[in-house]
Amino acid sequence: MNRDFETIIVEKLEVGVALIRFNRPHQYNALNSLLLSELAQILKQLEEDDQINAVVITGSEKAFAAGADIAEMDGIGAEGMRNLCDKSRGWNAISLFSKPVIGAVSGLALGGGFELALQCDILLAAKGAKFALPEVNLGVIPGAGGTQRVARLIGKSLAMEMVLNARPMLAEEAFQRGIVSRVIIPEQLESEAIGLAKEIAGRAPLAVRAGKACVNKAIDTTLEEGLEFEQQSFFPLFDSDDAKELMSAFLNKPKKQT
Ligand code: CO8
Repeated sequence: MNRDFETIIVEKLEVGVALIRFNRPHQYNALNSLLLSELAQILKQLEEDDQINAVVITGSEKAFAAGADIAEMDGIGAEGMRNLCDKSRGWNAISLFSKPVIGAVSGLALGGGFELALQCDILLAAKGAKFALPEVNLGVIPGAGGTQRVARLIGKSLAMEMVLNARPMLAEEAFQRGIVSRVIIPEQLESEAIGLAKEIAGRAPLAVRAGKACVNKAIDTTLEEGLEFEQQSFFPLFDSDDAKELMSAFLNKPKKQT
């Protein structure tokens, strides 16, 4: 357990997994600038930590995060908000992280909380989890990628309902629409997320990173550019020790008796 932080709890688990837990329980894990700075700081450390190959990000049972801290934004104006976001750096730290990130959402993922969840590579939700972009209720819009990522995931009409009218979405619907890949009972959310992270952390790291980069590329570019990117990522892997060892092990495995 790392005690260097005030608003997040960090645990490095065996076999290459780090768990980051948002920890502002009274405020439903509202994302203030301290939490966002701490998130950026720990992700930078984990990026450089050779022992860590995957990360799980979670909140509490009642909230992943209830969005940006409204008390910090109230009355600060456009320039003030720009400065606040620049200073805290955490709003895009997950999307810039090169290792796999699994988001485990229980309870509320609202506004900026949903936007951070959308930056995770794989998203798991507890039954009853609720996703929404309620910024319009405050006279603003999502600003950490929410409008772009949601529209790409669920299409224009539904994205418009979420952004223009704060339409909420429960875990089961988020699963049907491809926002989350599993819906799990709340008591098992964390162990399932950690289990998945451990499995991925145990795989060939260069292949995992290349796969992550390629799938992300698919979302933000044309098919032609994406295919080119995949080719550039694919061939170098054949020089890796992992590829050589894993292919050779496959070919040399004991023959099945027929
Ligand atoms: N910010 C600050 N404080 C919050 C927030 C928040 N987002 N959410 C909850 N809190 C605080 C409340 O103020 C309250 O504190 P206190 O007891 O000291 O008054 C405490 O948490 C408990 O909240 P409630 O009393 O309201 O509890 P309820 O159970 O009635 O309701 C809710 C819980 C549903 C979470 C409700 O508090 C709520 O709707 N919160 C606001 C949700 C919201 O609007 N989120 C969007 C914020 S805007 C945003 O995220 C923009 C992102 C921009 C990204 C920019 C990138 C560049």
